[in-house]
Amino acid sequence: MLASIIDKVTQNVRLSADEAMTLVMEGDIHDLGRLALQVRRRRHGDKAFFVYNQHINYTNICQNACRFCAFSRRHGDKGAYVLSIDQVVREVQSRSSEPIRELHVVGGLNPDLPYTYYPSLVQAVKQARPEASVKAFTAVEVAFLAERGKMTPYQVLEDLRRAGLDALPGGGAEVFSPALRKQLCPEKISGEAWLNIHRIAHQAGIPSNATMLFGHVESWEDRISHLLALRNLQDQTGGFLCFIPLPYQPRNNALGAQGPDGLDIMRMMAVSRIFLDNIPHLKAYWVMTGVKTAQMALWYGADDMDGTVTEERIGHAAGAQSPKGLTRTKLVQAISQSGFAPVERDSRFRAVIC
Ligand code: V47
Ligand code: SF4
Repeated sequence: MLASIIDKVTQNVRLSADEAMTLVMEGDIHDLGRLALQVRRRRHGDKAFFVYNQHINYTNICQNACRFCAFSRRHGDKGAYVLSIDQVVREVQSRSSEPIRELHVVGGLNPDLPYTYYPSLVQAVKQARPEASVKAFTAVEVAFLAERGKMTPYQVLEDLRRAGLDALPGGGAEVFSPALRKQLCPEKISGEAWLNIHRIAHQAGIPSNATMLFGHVESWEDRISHLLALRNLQDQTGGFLCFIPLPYQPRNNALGAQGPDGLDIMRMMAVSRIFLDNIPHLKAYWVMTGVKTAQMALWYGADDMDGTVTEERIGHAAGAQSPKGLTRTKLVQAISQSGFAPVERDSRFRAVIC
C-alpha cells in the first residue's frame, strides 16, 4: 500500500485523503522528505522565494478570546492599543527608504472601530506606498466587517478592493474541524464561513493565502481534512497562492498545549506539499518555525520563507523565539546557505528585479 502511494506521488498522481493518512502513518521522515522535495523541485526547481514586507497590526483589541491567542486584549486592558490611520501612515512612511513590496495588515476584531476605518486604512497605506501590494484583513475580519456594516462579504471585499486591497492573508483558518473550533476558538466564524469568504474573494478576482494552526490538540485526521477542504475549494476557484502551516506557539495563552517539535514540522510541511497539488506555494513562516527550521523546511517541500516582516507581534506574544524581523541580507543568506536560490517576489509571487 505504502509503495503504491509513493509510486503515485512520483508519477504526479493526486492522493486521496486516505492515502495521505497512510503516507503519514506508515511513511518515515525520509520517504516524506524525498517525495516532498521531488514535488517542490518539479514546480520550482531550486528557487526559494521571499518578500520585502512590513507587518502592520492596527489594533490588538479583540472581541473574541481564542484560547491559543496571546496577542489580543480587551478594551481597557494593559497593553491594549489601536492605531489611528495617521499613526499607521507614519509607520509606513518611517520606512520609505526601504524597497517594501508588501504591506501585511491584520488586527483584532475591535468593536470600537467604525466600518469606514477599514477602507480608509487601505486607501491611506496604498497612497503612502503605491508600489507595495496591500494584503490585508483575514476572512475573520471580513466577516466581522460585514456583520457590523450590515453588508454581504462581497460588498465589503468590493469596498476594500476599490480602496486598494490586492490580496487576503491566510490567517484565521486555524483547524476547520467544528469540534476543535468549539474547543479552541468558539466565537470565531466556522471553517465553512472562512472558506466561503475566500471563495467570494477568489470569484471577485482577489487572490488569497491559507493557513493551518497545528501542533496543539489536533490529530492527523483533523490536519488532512483541513488540507482536503482547501484543495477542494482550490479545484473550484484557483485563487489560493500559498499554504502556510503555522506551528503553534505555546506561551502566554489559555490553551497551554505544547507545540510541534522539529520532526512534526517537517512531516507537516512534506505532507502539505505532496497533498496540495493545486496550491502553487508552500511557506515556511520563519517567525513561527524559527529561521533554522525554515531552512530545513525548504528541503521538505517549502519554497517560500515569507519576508523581512519587522515587527512581528502575534507569534512573539505567544513566545516565538525568532527575531522580530530580518534584513533582506539575512534572508538571502539563510536561503543561499540552505542550498537554494533566493528569488525576491511580490505578493503574487512574481519575481522582482532588485
Ligand atoms: O490568524 C494565533 C495564528 C495567525 C498563535 O497570509 C498563532 O501570508 C501560532 O496568518 N501560535 C496570524 N500561531 C499569522 C498569519 C500569517 C502570517 C504570515 C503570513 C501570512 C500570509 C499569514 O497566527 C492567526 C492565527 O491563526 N496564531 N496565535 C499561536 N499561539
Ligand atoms: Fe482575536 Fe484573532 Fe486573537 Fe482570535 S486569533 S483572539 S480573532 S486576534
